Amino acid sequence: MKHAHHHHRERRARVVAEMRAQTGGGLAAVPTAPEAIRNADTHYPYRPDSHFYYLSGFPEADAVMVLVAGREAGESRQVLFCRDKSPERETWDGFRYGPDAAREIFGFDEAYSIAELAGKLAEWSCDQPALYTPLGLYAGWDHAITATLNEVRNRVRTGIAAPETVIDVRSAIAAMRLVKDAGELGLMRRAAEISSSAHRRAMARAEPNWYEYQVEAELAHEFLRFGAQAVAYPSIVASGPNACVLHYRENNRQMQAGDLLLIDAGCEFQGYASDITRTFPIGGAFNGAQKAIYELVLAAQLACIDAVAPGKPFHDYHKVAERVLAQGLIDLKLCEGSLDAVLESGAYKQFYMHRAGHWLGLDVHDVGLYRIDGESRTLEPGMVLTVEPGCYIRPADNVPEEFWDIGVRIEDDVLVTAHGHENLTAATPKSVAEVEALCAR
Ligand SMILES: [Mn+2]
Repeated sequence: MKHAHHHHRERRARVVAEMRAQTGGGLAAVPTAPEAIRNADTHYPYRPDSHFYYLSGFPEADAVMVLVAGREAGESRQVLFCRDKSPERETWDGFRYGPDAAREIFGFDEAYSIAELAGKLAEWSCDQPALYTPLGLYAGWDHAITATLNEVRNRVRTGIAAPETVIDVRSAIAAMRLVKDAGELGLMRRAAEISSSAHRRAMARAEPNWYEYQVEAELAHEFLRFGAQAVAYPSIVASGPNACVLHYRENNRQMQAGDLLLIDAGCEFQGYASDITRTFPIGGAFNGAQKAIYELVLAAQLACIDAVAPGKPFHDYHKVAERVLAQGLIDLKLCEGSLDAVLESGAYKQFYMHRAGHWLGLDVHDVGLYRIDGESRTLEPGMVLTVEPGCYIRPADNVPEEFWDIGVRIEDDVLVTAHGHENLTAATPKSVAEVEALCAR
């Protein structure tokens, strides 16, 4: 157990090195997320802040991580503030590590009661060149930081200087989080496997006359029985016309034979997200118009995945999605004109209006810049992104009625590898033959 969190220790050391490089030292303070009340005295299920969790692995609320970066490599300290042990509170609410066990297990140099935070933060901020912390995360933290700075400024007559600079520590952490290490990829593979299994179960079980929420229950069943503690985001179970609502949430429509069902759902496993979308026919077979749109989106998605490789700009695969979809819409007579003209005018955006994907990690829309100085980010091994083109056809005068209310999106989670890519969610059926075979069961 003692060394189970060595990778968290190494990540904290990297932040310290970054602080030393930027400002010759300083103090970093990273709080976890506050608990949130759902109603009356009931809380939402607790989820730690992703940055805090990435650097600590510590799961409890009321905790703050502090890094003191001296000028020399040997002068830094990694400190955790957390709740005290409390036999009474633990009887009611469950286990707490307490500072002593937390220090040992999570690999900190020192740990203190959270009650000591304000005093120690002010003491340690004296004469530091910079304070690295997230501002605007939540009001209570902003207030704590302001109070700390004022406390130090009040001591100025004793010859002490307050930090001149407050730097948002999230940029440094986000840059690290964008490239996943082996431990993270192990968790992301597991999250992907569980979600893939949930989509297969939904495909095999959904049937005419079911309500969308019954399919949502099948997904939840599979997530929970494999130990995924939460959904990475609320599951979208969108049948018929609802598939054209990008962030549909109601999940309460009764499905009819012949509807398409679009499911965008993924579990969170030990903090890491997965994000899969599949679209399949209720009753077992695509009709002609549905199949034409489905095959088009699938062709776009396969071409996009092929465009994921180290050294390529992030935005390349979005351009691939636009080209393949625009040409397909021209071929189906849903757009008019040449490919260049349709791309130029943006006429295809009537049917495809979102980006082709996003970073994936602890957050479903994970941190990390997409552009640096206006230029698209170059893909590197260890980055994970989603590939999710779609096509959504609402009733309109310029669209033949057979295409109305068809909404299709196909989404996989793709790892950039040294030589290309690996589809982490490849076990989720997506060819017409595979999908129809599973639905018809
Ligand atoms: Mn997504």
